[in-house]
Amino acid sequence: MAAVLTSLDSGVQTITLNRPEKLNAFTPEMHKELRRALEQAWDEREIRAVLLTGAGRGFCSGQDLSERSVEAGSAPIDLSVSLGSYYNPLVRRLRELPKPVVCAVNGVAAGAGANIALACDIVVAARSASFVQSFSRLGLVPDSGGTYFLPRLVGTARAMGMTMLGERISAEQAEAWGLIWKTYDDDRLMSEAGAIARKLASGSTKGFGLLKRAIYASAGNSLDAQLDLERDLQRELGFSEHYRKAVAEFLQKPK
Ligand code: LHQ
Repeated sequence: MAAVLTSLDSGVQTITLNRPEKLNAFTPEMHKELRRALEQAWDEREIRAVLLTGAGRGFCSGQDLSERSVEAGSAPIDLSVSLGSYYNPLVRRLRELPKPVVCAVNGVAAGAGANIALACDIVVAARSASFVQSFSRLGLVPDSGGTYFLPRLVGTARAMGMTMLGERISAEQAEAWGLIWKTYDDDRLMSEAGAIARKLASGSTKGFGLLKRAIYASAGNSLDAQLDLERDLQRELGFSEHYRKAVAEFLQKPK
């Protein structure tokens, strides 16, 4: 059975992590299938937005911990290999994809699974979903961008609490803290997330691509550099057909 399912409707490519019996824990195969799906999203013009979610009761439980032998005497495990080959390229691909990515967190998001969700552009969650930075229990540092996203999204105090204590944070708490965009009742999550993705798919893909670039660049830029970047991106978008048409439509609208 495929570890990742994809479908395309109304310009939205839905990508579903599909190992529900393990709460969609990552294996190399799942990484490879997800990479292929995101490459398709990058290349194909008819894909104008991505919606990422999980099958079953979980979103993603991070690395599949049953993949490696940890028995005494087994070979040392070099975790940098899987971060370098799979997780880091995945986070970069999500952030750099020049199209909007919506994440519908349908259940628990743990470890790298939580941070992959946070790498998406708009994160919505079911009311019963939760976020857990489970790394410290394993004696690990948060990875997949966790140490970058968390302090920026919720501040150092909450980032430290979440990562050191590894407690489950409810979707409502995550929304109240500004970790995610919105929480919906479980039975409405996919229809609301789908509506957001379709709205994004019907807008200016180029505009959204450059908007992402500007917002994500700001964390490392001075105000001066950011103003220059906005000027350059706006110049490019001002030449677009979308801008001309949208202004003309606004001016023609009966008052
Ligand atoms: C799992 C997993 C799982 C395997 C649930 N693996 N089976 C990157 C680079 C390289 C290596 C190291 O790591 C990383 C990044 C990381 O992601 S490290 C963090 C890895 N993830 C975790 O530590 C989370 C482990 N899972 C849990 O703590 C719990 O399962 C959570 C809190 C996610 C959910 O708890 P429950 O709702 O109580 O579900 P459960 O524990 O009963 O899980 C359901 C099944 O899924 C169960 O299998 P079973 O056969 O007993 O029904 C679990 O064994 C399996 N499962 N997570 N990561």
